[in-house]
Amino acid sequence: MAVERTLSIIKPDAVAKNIIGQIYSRFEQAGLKIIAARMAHLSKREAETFYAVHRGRPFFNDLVEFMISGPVMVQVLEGENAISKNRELMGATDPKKAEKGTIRADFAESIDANAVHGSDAAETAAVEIVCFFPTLDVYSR
Ligand code: RTP
Ligand code: MG
Repeated sequence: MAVERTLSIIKPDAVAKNIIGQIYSRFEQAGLKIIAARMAHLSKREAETFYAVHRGRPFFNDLVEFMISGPVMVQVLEGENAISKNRELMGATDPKKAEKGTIRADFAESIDANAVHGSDAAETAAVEIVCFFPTLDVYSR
């Protein structure tokens, strides 16, 4: 098994609900280490750049507007199979379809306000980590 890094974002709905700690506990309990973290309130340009792969999709504007609606908590998670492990913890994009016990099933309201983001592959993880932590001020241990 490979030790990987992945980018996680706690989205504005979950930050507003004051559940950053509860979500962090799930990462920790699954053996994922938080090796970098910062809070940010994204500009429209930053949100559009981050989700550029979805530009042109019908949900793109709503997604960008939602992501800039309040502060987000951004972290790098490290651990064995961190990318897929985090995606498992998150659950399906639509919380109605997410498995019980996943972050989205337990905390998310809708497909738009779905609590968390997680990188979906090694290539996107690398790009997304640099996007938020360009100097890689991480504390692997
Ligand atoms: P994320 O990138 O935020 O981790 O979510 P994801 O991989 O599970 O889903 P993705 O396909 O990358 O879509 C990004 C975000 O766009 C919104 N979305 N809405 N209405 C729709 O059909 C639809 N599809 C996607 C979701 O908020 C999703 O998290
Ligand atoms: Mg995605």
